[in-house]
Amino acid sequence: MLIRRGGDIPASQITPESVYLNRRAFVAAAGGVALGALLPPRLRALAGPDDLKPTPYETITTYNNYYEFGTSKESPAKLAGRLKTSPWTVEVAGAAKRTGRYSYEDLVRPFTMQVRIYRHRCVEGWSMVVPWMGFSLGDLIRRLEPTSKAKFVQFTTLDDPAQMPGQRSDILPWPYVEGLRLDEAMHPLTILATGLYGKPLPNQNGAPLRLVVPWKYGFKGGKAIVRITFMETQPMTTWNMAVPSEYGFYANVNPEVDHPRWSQARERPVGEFFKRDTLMFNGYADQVASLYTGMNLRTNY
Ligand SMILES: Nc1nc2c(c(=O)[nH]1)N[C@H]1C(S)=C(S)[C@@H](COP(=O)(O)O)O[C@H]1N2
Ligand SMILES: [Mo]
Repeated sequence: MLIRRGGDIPASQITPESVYLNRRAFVAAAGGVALGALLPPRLRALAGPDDLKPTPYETITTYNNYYEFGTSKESPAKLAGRLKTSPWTVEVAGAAKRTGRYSYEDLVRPFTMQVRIYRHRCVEGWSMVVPWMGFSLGDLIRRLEPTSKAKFVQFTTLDDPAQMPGQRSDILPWPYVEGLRLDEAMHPLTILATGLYGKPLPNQNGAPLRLVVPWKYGFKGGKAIVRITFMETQPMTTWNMAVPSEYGFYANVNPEVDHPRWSQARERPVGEFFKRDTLMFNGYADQVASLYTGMNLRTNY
């Protein structure tokens, strides 16, 4: 299956959906040999560590947090289907040379879509492994040419109560906004996702464009992004505004810093019975810990 959305995606970069769907069968047939070993070398590199077994598509797309479509895990899959994601415009604003309004297609056209299989952990204590499709946010940022004043990036998501029934209640301040330090945004692990399992992103997972920062709690991954703003000062973020004592700007996955109302030491993979230990920076410490050298991660939560 070939996806051609938002520009030319070389066929070699697309991992066939069947590879994922048949993963269990692959593993069984090979007598427990990990999927990666069965893939051609260039896809093996994209598949990442062998212990990352993707959560089933059905689970990833029916157990969601997306308060614009209700607060239950089931409601986004039921209510987001009719969101109009095309045409879609993303505004680039603030401290950058190439500000302006871009169509979704123009924004993503320069980039080669890649498969990134990432751990995904919600601050509530559940986790998944998601085979995202997307591109490096850092590559986009370089093309937008932030000025020397840019120290942070804010992501603003769609504000449209006519299409988003959850926005007719004030359960959160709307629109949902998120932010990163510029160096976090430029980190090679940070992506803008446009798909999962080799298919366009389902609406409930944030179509057409959502942020994915795998070492942070899931709430940093704003869905349905309509504006990217380069800022000199730290932007406000939705959960920090809503409950500042519980949710901070950084939101790095950290098993040693508990949420005020529950432990963050363990997590339950959705669909599994047993909990497992949560890893520092969600398992990406070797790649991201240096971003926080000298910072107190207890006060910068
Ligand atoms: N616009 C928007 N983005 C959002 C949210 C939301 O309510 N609105 N929820 C966040 C939370 S709390 C999580 S855990 C992830 C869930 O992503 P998923 O449903 O694709 O697993 O989306 C994040 N992005
Ligand atoms: Mo979350």
